[in-house]
Amino acid sequence: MGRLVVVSNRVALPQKRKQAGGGLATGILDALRGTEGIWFGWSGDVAVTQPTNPTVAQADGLTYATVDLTRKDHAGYYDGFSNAALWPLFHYRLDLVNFTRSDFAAYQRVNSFFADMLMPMLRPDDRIWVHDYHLIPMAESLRRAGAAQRIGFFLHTPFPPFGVLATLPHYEDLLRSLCAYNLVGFQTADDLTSFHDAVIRGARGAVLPDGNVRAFGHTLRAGAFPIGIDPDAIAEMAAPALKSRTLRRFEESLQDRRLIIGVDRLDYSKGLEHRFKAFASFLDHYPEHRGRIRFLQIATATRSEVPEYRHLRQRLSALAGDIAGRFSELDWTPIQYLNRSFSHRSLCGFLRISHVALVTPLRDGMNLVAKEYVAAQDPSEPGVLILSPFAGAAHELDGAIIANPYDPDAVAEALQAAMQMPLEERRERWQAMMETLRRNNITAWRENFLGALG
Ligand code: ADQ
Repeated sequence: MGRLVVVSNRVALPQKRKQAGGGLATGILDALRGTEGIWFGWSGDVAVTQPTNPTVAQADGLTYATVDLTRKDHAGYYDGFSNAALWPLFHYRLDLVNFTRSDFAAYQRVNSFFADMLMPMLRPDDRIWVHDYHLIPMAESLRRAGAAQRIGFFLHTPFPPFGVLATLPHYEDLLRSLCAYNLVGFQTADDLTSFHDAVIRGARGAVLPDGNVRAFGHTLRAGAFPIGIDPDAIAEMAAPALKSRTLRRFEESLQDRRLIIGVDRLDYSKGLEHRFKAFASFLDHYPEHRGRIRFLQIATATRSEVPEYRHLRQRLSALAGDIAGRFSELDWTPIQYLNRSFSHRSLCGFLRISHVALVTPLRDGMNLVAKEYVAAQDPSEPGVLILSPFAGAAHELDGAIIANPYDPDAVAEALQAAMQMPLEERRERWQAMMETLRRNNITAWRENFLGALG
């Protein structure tokens, strides 16, 4: 079998792996290792002039090939079209979409540039797997440069309903780009249905009786491939993490109070403002928990070049301050709000000691934190997952308490139910979810996708 070539905006370079540490990087690395593959993408650096060749490094039997971007290209392609237009659009936030023709041109330009840089490295029997919304035009650009290999695309975010997609100027170009792949993969059946609908209504294409899609003169496969984690690896990491100094210090500070946890990138799609309001409603409606619980919200700042992210950060700090000011006692603070990141190991430790996890995005492709929380639990004393129905993970994790994040009082009720849930029920729910996680793990995701790519 030929090599696997992975293309993604960011590449988890060996020297930077700690930061990229999550399950996805590991899953991609495992897939690449078996095939002496290449991982290609942006270096993470901005340069004065556009490079003429990728920087190539060999490690662990793999080739890492990365390219710098000019400041102008980075601003238009990454901060602009990818994160200020596509990201909000794909998360149903039309109010936040900021489209400009020059950003869209930069997006197309960078995709062509990546294709030109990758092209000389390809062999005829390679298979190419492109990841995420930054790189939708990659297959088209590669085809234009002469690539005949099989090319698959996986979208990590949701794919919006056609009415939402159609508000984007040039949405037909995106559909045409998607149809240039041999295989397009989505997180859930809902996303796949939205894609089918867009092909029919937006591209006058068709879904054929065998499930393949026909549009723009191409026939391609499209499917749902819900991304998984390695639950046993998480479980193995979580238990010993409790012995670390960080975790021991933190547990001491808790003084037997029950912990409610949220772990997210600081992003408006994660529903953090709604979550903070739900927590305040919980303290209002169920005052018996005051002094007995603590809410730890870890929210790592990302994309701070995009103004909306800076504004969100200010609003969240103010909300956390309001809650602390309103409910704190001399010897108790209800909320601990941190804008820093932790090692994956420490994170798994925090998840393990939490009685409840609040995973309440307004919209999320999958949400790996929901899955990691379940996997990190102590089987004899598992905690409770409160999950938004608008996370892809809700399609699989039916042992969670499902709560609508747009209704703060409903989330407060879910918190109360979690606090009162008997151990027996917690174990049953956890067991069911853990079985699903083991069955649909990261290896199954990768093998299903690559099997369908052929
Ligand atoms: P994200 O939006 O980044 O991913 P998520 O699926 O939750 O969201 O993955 C985040 C990962 O980063 C998890 O592995 C988590 O443990 C880790 N992480 C989060 N905060 C951290 C912190 N403070 N310190 C260290 N690690 C932290 C996108 C899509 C999702 C989709 C994934 C995978 O938006 O919907 O599930 O890709 O496809």
